[in-house]
Amino acid sequence: MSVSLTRYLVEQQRAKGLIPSELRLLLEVVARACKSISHAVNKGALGSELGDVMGSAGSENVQGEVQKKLDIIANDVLIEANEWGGHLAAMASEEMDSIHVVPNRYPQGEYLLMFDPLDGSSNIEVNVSIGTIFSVLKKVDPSKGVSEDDFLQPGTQQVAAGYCVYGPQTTLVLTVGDGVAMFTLDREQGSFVLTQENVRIPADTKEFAINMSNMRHWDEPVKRYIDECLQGEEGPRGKNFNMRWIASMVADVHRILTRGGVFMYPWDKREPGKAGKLRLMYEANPMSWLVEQAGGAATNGQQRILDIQPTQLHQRVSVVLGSKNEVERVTSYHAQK
Ligand code: AHM
Ligand code: MG
Repeated sequence: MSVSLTRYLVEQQRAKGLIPSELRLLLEVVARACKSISHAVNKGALGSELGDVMGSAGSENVQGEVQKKLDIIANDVLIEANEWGGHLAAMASEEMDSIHVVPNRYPQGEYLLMFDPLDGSSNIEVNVSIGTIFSVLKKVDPSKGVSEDDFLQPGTQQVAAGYCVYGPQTTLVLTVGDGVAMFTLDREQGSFVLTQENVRIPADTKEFAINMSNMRHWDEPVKRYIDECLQGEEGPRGKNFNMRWIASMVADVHRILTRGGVFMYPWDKREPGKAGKLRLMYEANPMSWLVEQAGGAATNGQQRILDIQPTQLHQRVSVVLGSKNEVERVTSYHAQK
């Protein structure tokens, strides 16, 4: 018999006490929101009850990126679905400058939810996989009101993390600190069904993912690593490497969780003051925890991503994640620099 997300969460709660009922409710609401987003994504140019979903919204987010209509729709769906349930104190998103505190008309809970409502939005128009990434923290001091400072906790403090990829299938991938499980959306039933448990990333790989067009801007250790991969059997690695780059982190990470590989979005020399492209709190942290929970590793080249103490909600970070031995190799090249 198939196991639904609800049943999986109830069993985790019962057997391992890992999921308090408030957190279970929160995760179910996030999953429900992902179902609505999936529906809007599937409708594409046909439009859905959420409105016209294609094209630019004509606005910019806090990082100066043009917002697509679907970025804003996905953000609104997640906020509306989550604010009334009583399990959250506040939310933060790639698409909002500052935190969204649960309004007074609803009870306030102790959890904090962060998300990138629609990751890989440059792929919306071209019908390539995109997704939602989320991370859940707990308020440090439940007796105090909530502020942005409550969110500034290292990734090690996450109590749940995951993503939902909208591709040929819609798949929700989740960790609550006890391994990684995948749930595929059964559209007829309208429910997420457990399709893989104990996801494991092989320690070795012959596949890397990086945007090669940035090569001339890379720092030496990244250049060295990719150079050695490209030399194939004749080079120091003694094997041929394959390359993939989807430009949707959710889809690239999903491939790595499925068959291994290494994903990199490193800091590069164009932006001396910045730390990379991807955002720590709602992109790198949840993905890093998932990857570690599946036996992989995730660093910024120097240190474990989950150990980084954030100082800003929207801070960026250099990312190297995936098969453990490759991530360790890239990290050691940085140390030798
Ligand atoms: P987004 O959150 O604005 O969509 O940007 C993040 C995305 C990642 O999903 C992906 O890995 C990266 O940006 C692709 O960047 P590039 O277009 O530079 O290759
Ligand atoms: Mg993103």
